[in-house]
Amino acid sequence: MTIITRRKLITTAALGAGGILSGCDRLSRSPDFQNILASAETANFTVHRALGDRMQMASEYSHADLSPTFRANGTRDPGTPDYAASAAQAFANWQLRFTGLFTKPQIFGLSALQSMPQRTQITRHDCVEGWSAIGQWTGVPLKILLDLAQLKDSANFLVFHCADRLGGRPYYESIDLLDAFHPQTIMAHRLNDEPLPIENGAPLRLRVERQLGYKHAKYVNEIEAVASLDSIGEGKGGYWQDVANYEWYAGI
Ligand SMILES: Nc1nc2c(c(=O)[nH]1)N[C@H]1C(S)=C(S)[C@@H](COP(=O)(O)O)O[C@H]1N2
Ligand SMILES: [Mo]
Repeated sequence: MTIITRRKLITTAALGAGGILSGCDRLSRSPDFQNILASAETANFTVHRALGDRMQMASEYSHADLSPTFRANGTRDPGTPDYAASAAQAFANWQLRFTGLFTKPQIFGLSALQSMPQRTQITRHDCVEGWSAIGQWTGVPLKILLDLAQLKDSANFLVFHCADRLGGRPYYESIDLLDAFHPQTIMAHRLNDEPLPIENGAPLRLRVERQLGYKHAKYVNEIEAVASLDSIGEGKGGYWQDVANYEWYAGI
């Protein structure tokens, strides 16, 4: 398991792979920053390269590559009264709450998210159950939302809480801060130029394109910043990690 903590993230920035963090002034104001810069100079090339790889972009495809249908997996409809009521009004009342270790916890409605800068990407989704599909996703880069909510220094992970339950347990997933600030990490509300279908996670799902399918949380209504994953669910960082020992880090 590879866990990238804030310290390693800062080191990555110091090594030059952290262009994604431009605008994150808090890092350069940190009293530790100069020390970490100094120690980064002694970091070996292998480490540099491994962290650099984490920042690479996932392949993007063209319209001609789109799968005829993007199949659904796992929950196809959360099926709760609250969810059904929200769906009946095109999710106009949906809220995405930022909780936990943020300086400025935020709540965004769907229309607020839709009026922010958007990113569209055509990527391949790989499910461990042995299928792949290419789809076009549109949504808000997570970095934009994190810049508004402002992570505290103690935050190491983001936990994505979902509106559905599988086998009686809430579905959830988590990522580290390298994936959180990756340019292709978006909160998607459109698939193939249409509003996100219910079976694919309406109205909001995570796309974290360097990771396998189960990390891409659907029906997201809360993003919680935490220092450690120990007290979330059974402590392994996600639904499938807890119930079936899937790897927390599912990089591709
Ligand atoms: N909330 C939630 N997110 C989820 C799941 C789920 O059951 N519930 N299934 C995961 C799995 S295993 C995969 S492969 C993808 C499937 O996304 P899709 O339904 O759009 O194909 O969502 C992931 N995210
Ligand atoms: Mo999956």
